[in-house]
Amino acid sequence: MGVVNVTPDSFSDGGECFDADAAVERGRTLMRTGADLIDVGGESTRPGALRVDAAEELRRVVPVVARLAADGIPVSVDTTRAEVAADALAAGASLVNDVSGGLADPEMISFVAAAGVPYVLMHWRGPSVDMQSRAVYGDVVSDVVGELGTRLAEIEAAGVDLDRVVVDPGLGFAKNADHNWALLGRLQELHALGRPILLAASRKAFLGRLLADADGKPRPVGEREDATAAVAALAAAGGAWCVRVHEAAPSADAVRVAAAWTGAR
Ligand code: PMM
Repeated sequence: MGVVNVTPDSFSDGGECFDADAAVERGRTLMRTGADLIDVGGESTRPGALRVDAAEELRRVVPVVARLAADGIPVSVDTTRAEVAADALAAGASLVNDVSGGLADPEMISFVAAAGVPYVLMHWRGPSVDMQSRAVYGDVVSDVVGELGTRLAEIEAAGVDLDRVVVDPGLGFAKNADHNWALLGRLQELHALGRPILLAASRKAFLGRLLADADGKPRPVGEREDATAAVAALAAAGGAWCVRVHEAAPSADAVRVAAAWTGAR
């Protein structure tokens, strides 16, 4: 899954694709270089980010979705709002990627149930503005698996067909670096949920911290690509269904290496 953030302020690429033409071009390039689908978002979810209003999110997302879909490109919409999901689907998107797991907008789950659309359910404990204060766990892996399991039961009760649901532990969302590494290192435990798994580690701060220089200064965002590809290889070898990344080529190669590696067992 290649990322196109139509935002002025996302943590890794804020501003690069704020213009619709640049966003569409970025999506096409990601497809040419190995992505299988493009995730279009109009609202930054970086720690501390404030919300944009729905009208602005629609203005950013819908034209880009429409143009990519018109090219025949599979598109997902990265939104927590039912209204944005609905307009994006009408414009040609075929998957809803909701970092709030349906908790930010009370209309989202009933919309997804009625639309019968594939849905990424991410582990979420609250809005980005203060989510890191909620990074408190007993055992992070058991807690995340338990909370995702509860959400799966709740959305099934609300009419969502779980056969269409992908789960995501939400790396960096109410999680510190140790929490992210535990979730990756114990990826097998997420398979207990019985659903395909999406992982979005690309360029995130915990990779920068891992690769910090001798003075402890984190590796800059633009220099975390090799580490992102390493995560992609390990994720794919561990049975993840999808990795969400900002550069397609390195992770597409990594996934192919993992497929050959595990296929030869
Ligand atoms: N992370 C970001 C945005 N969307 N979607 C899913 N499913 N999982 C994630 O971890 C996730 C996401 C973070 O922001 P970015 O778009 O700047 O990478």
